[in-house]
Amino acid sequence: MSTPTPLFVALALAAVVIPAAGEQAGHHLTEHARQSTPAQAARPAPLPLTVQGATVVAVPPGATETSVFMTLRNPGNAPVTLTTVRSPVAGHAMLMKTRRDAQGRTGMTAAPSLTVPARGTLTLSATGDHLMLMDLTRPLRVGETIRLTLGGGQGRTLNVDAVVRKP
Ligand SMILES: [Cu+2]
Repeated sequence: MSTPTPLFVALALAAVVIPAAGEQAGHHLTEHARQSTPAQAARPAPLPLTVQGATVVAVPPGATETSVFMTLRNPGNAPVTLTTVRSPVAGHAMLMKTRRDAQGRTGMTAAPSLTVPARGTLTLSATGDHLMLMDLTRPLRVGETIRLTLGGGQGRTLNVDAVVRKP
């Protein structure tokens, strides 16, 4: 029996070690591919809110803008901030805050964001914060459903179906 040369031992070890390392790398790549599919990467999770009573206020024919009311509930432990709203029936749409001035008159101003507190609600109403649909593209019929898309942080969105109702 001859003793293996050091070179032979090194090659034998390499032959064992290299395929094992390759298998591990391949396994890791497979796991990674499974965890981040293209669909998940392209579509962030929706805004974690639930919606009740979503209403678009009915307006007379020819009116170019209207208000949107709803109650947004945030079941999570972090505040959720809304920064955009859009709708196919509106040229543009805005987040609004109602404020009372020094003389006690109320007026509304566009707001860059509205926040739904953690484990709380934000009520959008005629007397408080609300949404406005501007430059309506067509008359809205009482009873019809209007699609709204709310947008917030991390590119998250939430589709809301609001019903046109008389105030
Ligand atoms: Cu308004």
